[in-house]
Parts: sequence; structure tokens; C-alpha cells
Amino acid sequence: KFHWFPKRIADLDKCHHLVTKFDPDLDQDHPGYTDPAYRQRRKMIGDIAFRYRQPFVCWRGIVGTVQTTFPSWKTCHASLKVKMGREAMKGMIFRHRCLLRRTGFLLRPVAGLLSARDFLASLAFRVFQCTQYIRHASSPMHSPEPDCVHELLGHVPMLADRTFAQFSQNLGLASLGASDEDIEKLSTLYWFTVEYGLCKQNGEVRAYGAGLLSSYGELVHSLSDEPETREFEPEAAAVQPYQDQTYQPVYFISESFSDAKEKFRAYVAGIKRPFSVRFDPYTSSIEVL
Ligand code: H2B
Ligand code: FE
Repeated sequence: KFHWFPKRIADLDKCHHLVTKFDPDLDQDHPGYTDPAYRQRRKMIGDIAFRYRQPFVCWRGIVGTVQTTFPSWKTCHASLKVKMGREAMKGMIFRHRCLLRRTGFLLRPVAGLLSARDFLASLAFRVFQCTQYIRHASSPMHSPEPDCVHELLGHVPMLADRTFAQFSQNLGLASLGASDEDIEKLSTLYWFTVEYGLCKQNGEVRAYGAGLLSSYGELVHSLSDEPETREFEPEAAAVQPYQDQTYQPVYFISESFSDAKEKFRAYVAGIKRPFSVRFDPYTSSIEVL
């Protein structure tokens, strides 16, 4: 049998497994480790993310409650708005309107670095799990874990691109129920492209990876002569060990941004699974075929 995976968008409420190695409460090297006020603020923001539920579920619950409390639709409607407003504030239902309008991607709050499996599974539903806290003030140029600067400066602009959004969803669909080995390869490829990728543009090497756009220090490093650079080849990049403690010693350069996307897409298409899946956009659910 294969791994459990989400079939309905509401199942993402169960995709909340964090990787704790960079957690400011546990990692002694985290810039916020010795700052109790920062850690407390982080806990508050994290708790909001943990309590978050897919809005459809909440709203259905609220409608049910209101309808049994108020018999006429008029009253029901008015109080529903009030309750929804409160619910939205309380749960910080966070939807990037611009992103939604362009590609239909939803942002969903998450308390920290997610496991690769849960992170990729969300992409299958056009949901991007997005941290809400900000990096520690003592280290504005670099964060060991994703923070809202990383998500909003690095990932969101790419997700507003229609072909990139489609690519991300296909990657997510390919990850559902995949073996641990394939998840590891997909996540490594993601690392060397979407997170830390370089590409050529008008004969110049440029950074497009989200991890570079949100870390000025590493951005300068990546475009200097210091690191090693190689031509992007998915088979090789998928098994290249990577560095998540400090700046990368190796980067992969592709011919263009779309070339990176196309090569990654072709690699994803080659992954074998004993079943196939289809996304039904009307119900935001997965059919297993
Ligand atoms: N979790 C969060 N919160 N944000 C990310 O950008 C992220 C993650 N990236 N978990 C994932 C891992 C990615 O690097 C891959 C797929 O492992
Ligand atoms: Fe990221």
C-alpha cells in the first residue's frame, strides 16, 4: 500500500507536519533562540496557523449553526456576515486576492517548515502553505527557515504566473502517494530550482529561486565567483546533496526560466506510480484512477 494522501481540499487540515530542526524553541543556532519575546510571538502566530481550518468547512459549520438559531433567511444572512467577519479575523483567513485572481492559488497559514510530503500535497490543490511570522530582527538578511518575507517576495510572484502555477499543481499531483524516495528527489529538485535556481536571461546569469530573492546575503553570494555552478540537469540535481544550514556551495543554471520549468516538468512526468490521479476543479478534490 502507498502513503495516505489528501483527497479533498479540507484534508489539508491534516497536512500539518512540521520539520522542527530550525524551530526557534529547539534550535540553539536560531537567531531568535535567546529572545523569549520573539519566541512567544512566534508561538502566538503559530497557534493561529494550527487552529486554521479550510474555510469551506468553517462556513458550513457556521451556516448550520445560524440556520438552526434564526429561522428566517434575512436574519440569518445578517448575522452570518457578522460571524464570518469575526471568524475571518480570529482565524486570520489569509487569501491573497491578487494571486487568487491570476492563477487561483490560495495561501493557507502554516506554523513553520512543513514536511516535503505535506508541502507538495498542498500544491495539488493549488494551495500554497504560507508562514505568517517574520524572521528575527537580529538577522534580517538571512533566515534559516521560511518566513513571510520568503513566501511573499520569493514564492508568491512565481505562483502568479499561469504556467508556473500549472507546473506547481502538476508537481503536487505527482507527489500524492509517491514513495519516500521519489518525494526526496522531488524535494531536492525543488530546492535547486524553485528555491535556489539560477537561469540565463539576455546572456546574463540571474537568480529566480525564492530562497535567493528573500536572502540578500545569499543572492550576492550566488552571483559571485565563490560557488560552483553547473548546467541544470534534473537527473543529476535530484540526487545532489544540499546545504540547508548556510549558503549553497553549488547552484544549477538553466538556459532560461521556462527551460528549468520544462525540464523539471518532464522529470515529474517520468515518475511511476501504481495508480493515477485527476484533480476535479469543481469540487477541489482528487479522483484516484
Ligand atoms: N514549508 C514551508 N512552510 N514553506 C516552504 O517553502 C517549504 C516547506 N518548502 N517545506 C518545502 C519544504 C520545499 O523546500 C520542498 C518541497 O522540500
Ligand atoms: Fe520556499
